[in-house]
Amino acid sequence: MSDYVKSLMNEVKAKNPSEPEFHQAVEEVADSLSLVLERHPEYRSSKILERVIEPERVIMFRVPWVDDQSEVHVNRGFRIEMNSAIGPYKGGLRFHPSVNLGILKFLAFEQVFKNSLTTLPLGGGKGGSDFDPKGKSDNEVMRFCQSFMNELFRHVGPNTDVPAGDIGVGGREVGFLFGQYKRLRNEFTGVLTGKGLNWGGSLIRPEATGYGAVYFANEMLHTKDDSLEGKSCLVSGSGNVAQFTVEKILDLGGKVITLSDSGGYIYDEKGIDTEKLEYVKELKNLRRGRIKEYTEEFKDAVYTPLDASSDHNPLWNHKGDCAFPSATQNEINGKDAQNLVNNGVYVISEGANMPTTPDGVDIFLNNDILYGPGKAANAGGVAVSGLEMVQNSMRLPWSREEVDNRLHHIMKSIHKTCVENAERFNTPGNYVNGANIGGFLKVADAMLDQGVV
Ligand code: NDP
Ligand code: 2IT
Repeated sequence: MSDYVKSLMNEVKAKNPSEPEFHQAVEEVADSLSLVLERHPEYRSSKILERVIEPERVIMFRVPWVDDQSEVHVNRGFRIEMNSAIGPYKGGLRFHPSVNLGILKFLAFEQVFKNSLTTLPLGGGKGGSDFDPKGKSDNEVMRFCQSFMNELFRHVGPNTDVPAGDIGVGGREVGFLFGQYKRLRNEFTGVLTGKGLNWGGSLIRPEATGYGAVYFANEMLHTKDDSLEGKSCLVSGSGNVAQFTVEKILDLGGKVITLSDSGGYIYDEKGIDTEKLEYVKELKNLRRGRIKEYTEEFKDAVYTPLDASSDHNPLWNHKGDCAFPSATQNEINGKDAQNLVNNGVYVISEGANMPTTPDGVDIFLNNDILYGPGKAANAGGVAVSGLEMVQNSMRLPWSREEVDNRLHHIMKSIHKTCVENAERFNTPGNYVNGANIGGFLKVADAMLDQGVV
């Protein structure tokens, strides 16, 4: 670590205590950027990195709501408006009990570079609440979303800040949030993405993150004249990203043997085929059930509950070729990374945001495997959100084929940006440096152009 990064990190930790995920995300980017800052003293003298790590604005608010038994609850709502150098703030909302300021700041920080990589004019933001949608009725979720929007509406808008989904926020929640925004503003605009298909949503947006992560893996494989055809894949999570990751892997001739949720994981040696995937979609999206139930329907599969006290996650200890972590941050630690490498896995494409701990990342990089970090590999979701904004502005929807082609093209372009920047800064094959540098340069140059703001 350079002296500059060391002193920057000391400052970040002193100024942002109790935000370990934010420190982790900043340190990884700063490490990659030390290569750039040596060649570009103008970024250092203009304090670009120091400005990029400070959110332009943080909004924190009370979200009171009443449950079906008439009991009053109070949650905390947030929106982090991180950087608007290249476009309006853009990024998802996460509803999960673990949500706090540090987690949303790490996600907003990652989003700035990810959005820059998409080639679209999107700034970076993130928001959410410590509200837990699990076990809540549709009416409770609606009342929560309405209360959340009662404050958020004054901070967002189609040219200001455009939220979307993330963990715990899917089509149902975006619908309730949009309805309340429209009522408060008396305006039908593209203020959120991930909307329903018959009221402004884009085809392929639900599929985009998972499809994109698989397109990215395939691009990495192409650099070795290889492809996903016939590959055995480990997937974690069973929500939006995981489901469409499985769908695209199957489409490209691969096999998927695992899925998980926060309770545990299933291992299906025979492979999760299209019919089994349809079962998972119905289980998770309509019945809102647990992945454990998969083994009641498909008896050959084995369920293993998650043991939080264990030093590793057994999901990552199966033989395979590719891994698609698609649940949450830090779900692959150093031991898991070593297990993956020992089991022959040589492609990692991160559907989740920052799913690998720093020691895990080092193991991937030291073993020269094809490692696509989240801010590159999962950028397909926000990219199609950007395309939804374009369609909303034109008031004209594109076909499924048109959006999918554009998504595919964007993922190829992100891959190329990563490869080229890794080479330019003498770390060929290092997609971490490639993504961090490629994402940073566009934002940094825009900030230089716009003065000290
Ligand atoms: P969903 O809420 O649809 O699904 C999340 C999945 O991850 C569920 O299976 C959930 O299990 C599991 N999970 C969540 N938290 C934990 C945890 N602490 N430990 C173990 N499992 C957990 O969210 P998404 O699929 O949208 O998001 C998954 C990841 O992808 C996140 O990291 C998100 O930031 C990232 N991402 C999402 C994008 C999108 O467009 N939606 C875009 C880019 C990245 P359970 O049901 O038990 O909670
Ligand atoms: O992490 C992410 O990129 C998302 N949750 C999607 C953000 C978006 O605005 O579509």
